[in-house]
Amino acid sequence: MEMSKDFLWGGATAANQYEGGYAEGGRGLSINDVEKGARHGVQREIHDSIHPDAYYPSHVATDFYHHYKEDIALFAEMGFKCFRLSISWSRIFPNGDEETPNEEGLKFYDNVFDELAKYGIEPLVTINHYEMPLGLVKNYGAWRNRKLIDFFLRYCEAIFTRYKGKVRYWLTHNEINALMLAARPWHQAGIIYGEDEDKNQVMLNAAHNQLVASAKAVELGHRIDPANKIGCMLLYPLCYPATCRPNDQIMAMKKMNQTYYFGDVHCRGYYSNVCTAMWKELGAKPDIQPGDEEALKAGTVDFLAFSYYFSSIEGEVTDQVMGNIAVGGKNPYLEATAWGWQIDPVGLRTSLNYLYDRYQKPLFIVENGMGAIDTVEEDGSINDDYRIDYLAKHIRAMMDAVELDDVPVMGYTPWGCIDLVSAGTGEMRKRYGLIYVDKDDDGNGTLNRSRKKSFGWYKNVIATNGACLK
Ligand code: BGP
Repeated sequence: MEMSKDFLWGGATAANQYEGGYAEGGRGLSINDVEKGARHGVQREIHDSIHPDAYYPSHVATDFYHHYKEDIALFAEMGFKCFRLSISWSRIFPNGDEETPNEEGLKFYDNVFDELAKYGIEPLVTINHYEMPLGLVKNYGAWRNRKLIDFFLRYCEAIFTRYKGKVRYWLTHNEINALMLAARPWHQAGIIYGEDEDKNQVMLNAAHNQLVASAKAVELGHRIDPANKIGCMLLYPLCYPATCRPNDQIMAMKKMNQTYYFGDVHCRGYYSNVCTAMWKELGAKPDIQPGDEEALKAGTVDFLAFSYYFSSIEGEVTDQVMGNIAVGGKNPYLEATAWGWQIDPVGLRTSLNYLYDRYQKPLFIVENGMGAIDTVEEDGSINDDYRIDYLAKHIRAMMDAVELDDVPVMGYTPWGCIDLVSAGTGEMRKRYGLIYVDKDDDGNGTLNRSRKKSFGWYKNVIATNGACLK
């Protein structure tokens, strides 16, 4: 197999980290708008409302809201075929439970999609990327509550109908498995577990409600426009056994099952043995209502999208390292980024093979990249050779999976193609972009955009359909 001429090269962002304009155009507050940024080792903090003295990085983020024309022109200059963005749910339904959508919010994305169309760039839209209207948390308890399924579908119906013909590629929930991988119940599902709550029970119900919502959204999206291609999105935390001790294999397998729990339902349409075994282990079972099983079966996804940043090991592990969602074992054969995420390009080839073998669905790499501190030289240049090296190795590994292993991959959209706020820490100094944005951790800066060295490099990768890396 060769890299297809239609391969969707591009870049990825999310509204909660990029869009800003948090109080404009009739938008309501979302869960990110009350989450402070971390500072140099200090954890992020979640408030129940906006505190006048606190700094919340999502409010302006890197201001796509006011810079979308300029940014899209830069993406077009790089030759993007595809741009992944998310819709801010609270821009469309400010509190989440309104009967009708906010016209000004819908109009904003009309403008964005029209601008992308000018350059022939396909939008890839995440419907729910680590955000929801804060009203749904306060008044309904977020995804704990089954009512969220209906609110989500009302939101889906509004955007599927409005953007029919403008958007063909959709993702339902970003990194749904982050809920089980533990560190982000707030980001992923708007949940902070109560002291007296059975956490496993709440987590499985919040997962189930989202899985049913996703399946029904797939069915609805196909009904509204049969041309829609609707995928799921998993974080793929590849895990190796630490040694050839057979029990290490079992431990690595169990770690991966926290991801397959979600992939199996999204792609196969039912709770597999991996899922039922998980219920036994957790001592809880989701509240499955009549009709849910049929809905899951009818709404399997068209493709599987995933993020890939790092790998880890399980079993006889000596040291732990960070990943974006959970800690894992340190692999002595791998280097790590400044944030401790282990760099493993070969693991991307392995991941593509595992996922295709298991699900037989086209794959889409919708996030990959390295967070790093960039230095602006006196002449304004930013020589991010480390980023070029990281991306080049991962793209080559992806091409091996396509060309040598015959795995169908639809596209590649590296994360944070333009600098944006980090989800994990809320920092700006942890940058992923090929385009630099002048802004610091305290919110100071002109928001001016400039091209990093990686900008010209990626442009050439796209122009040659990856051949320049061979
Ligand atoms: C993924 C999220 C993204 C993005 C990325 C990088 O888990 O889907 O939203 O933030 O990780 O993580 P971070 O921003 O913490 O470096």
